[in-house]
Amino acid sequence: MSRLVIVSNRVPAPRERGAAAGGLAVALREALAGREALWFGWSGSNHAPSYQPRQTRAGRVTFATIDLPQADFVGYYRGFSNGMLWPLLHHRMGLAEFRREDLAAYRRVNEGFAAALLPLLRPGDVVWVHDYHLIPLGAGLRRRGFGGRIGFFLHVPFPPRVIFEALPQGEDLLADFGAYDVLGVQTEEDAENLNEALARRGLPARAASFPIGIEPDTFAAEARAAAAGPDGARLRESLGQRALILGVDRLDYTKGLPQRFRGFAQLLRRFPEHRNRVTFLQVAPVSRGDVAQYRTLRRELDELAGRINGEHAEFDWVPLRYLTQTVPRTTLAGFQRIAGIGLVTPLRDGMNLVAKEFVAAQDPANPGALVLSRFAGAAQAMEGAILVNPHDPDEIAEALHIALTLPEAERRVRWERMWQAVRRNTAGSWARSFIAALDVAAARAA
Ligand code: GDG
Repeated sequence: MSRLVIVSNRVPAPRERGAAAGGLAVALREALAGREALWFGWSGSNHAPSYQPRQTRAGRVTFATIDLPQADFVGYYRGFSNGMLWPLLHHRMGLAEFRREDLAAYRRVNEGFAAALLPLLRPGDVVWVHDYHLIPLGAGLRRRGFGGRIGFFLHVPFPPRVIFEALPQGEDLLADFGAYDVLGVQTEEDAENLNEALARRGLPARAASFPIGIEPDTFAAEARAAAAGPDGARLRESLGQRALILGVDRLDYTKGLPQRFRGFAQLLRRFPEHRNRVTFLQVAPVSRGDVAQYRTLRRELDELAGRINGEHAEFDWVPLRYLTQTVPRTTLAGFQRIAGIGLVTPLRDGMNLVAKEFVAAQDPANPGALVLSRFAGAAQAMEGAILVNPHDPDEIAEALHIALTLPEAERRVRWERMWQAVRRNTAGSWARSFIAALDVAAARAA
């Protein structure tokens, strides 16, 4: 079996690689298991800036990391990746800020990645590049003579062509996609959008959808254990007889949090029978706090949460609990099991793993209901969820009311359909099918 080379902006630190890991480390766990692999990327630090990789080994996986120079990092990561590409790809041009020096830093870092990675590559290696930070990496490797297979997976949406075309020098990025043998995106719609943009430039339109998932059985077991643990007991005790509505999102403007808070307030206004009978817990760990748009959002949410509680609280009941700290992964899994309602309303989301985690965490005998944005990639396959337009707080309120009043038998039917969907596309099947596509690409080229 050929060696698998994973490249991502951030390589998980040693403590993030084990059982407590989240994100890509979890998604790739199965793909990496038992396979010779190299994982290359940024260490997460800028202390000893050098494009000379440091290598450590854990089992059959070698981790090779570089510390980016602060000046490059700021333009590449905070500037072009998160200040320009992130909003653009989520259809939010109004929040994007383009600076030529950021684009230059983005290209410099991608060149630095390519130059640092090339000497580590062996003939026969299969390279899998992740996400919008690294679109030009494949082309950089090709220019340096790497002839092996390279695939690219975009974790976030790809917008319609007319939106993408607003990106200055966007044609160069499209041309960069041309270096990859396999181009993966989350949904059919993303694939159509990217293919249309590529075809207009006369580039091979080979994007296809590979919906990412979770490890449902592992997550279900974690949730079951954690719900019975001390934090689960504390949460349940604090709720009393009230139903729990749960939201879990990085504090990000794509997640629709202000609209969601307003939707909850509308529920209390328009359906007063739920007053003092529900508690909404929103876990929203601060993310990208060094980007201005995120600080603005945080202020808005602080104010909204205060206002909603001020207006609706009673002396023995605080309707909205809002946490900006990170909660440990297993604790969170337990909370998801205790929740009667999962509230997942991003304005735009590549997939949204929280929706899948909520489903996996439920007690099959008495499962909760999921209120889900129709603009999350997860909505494509999630029959059984109550779908909403996340821009409309009233629609969110109505969906919450439906969810809170669903008979148990219907909750079970809906949950069963969602559970089947979550088990169909898992983290493991996602990684396997992407790697299989890379193998086929090689056979075609040979
Ligand atoms: C990107 C795309 C795509 C959240 N708060 C805490 C915590 N989390 C965990 C969740 C979940 C993960 O973080 C978030 O994943 P999502 O998929 O929901 O969203 P993004 O971070 O935006 O991820 C997305 C994904 O990439 C994968 O391709 O689905 O569309 O935007 O696992 O549970 N984990 C812990 N504490 C928290 O407070 N431990």
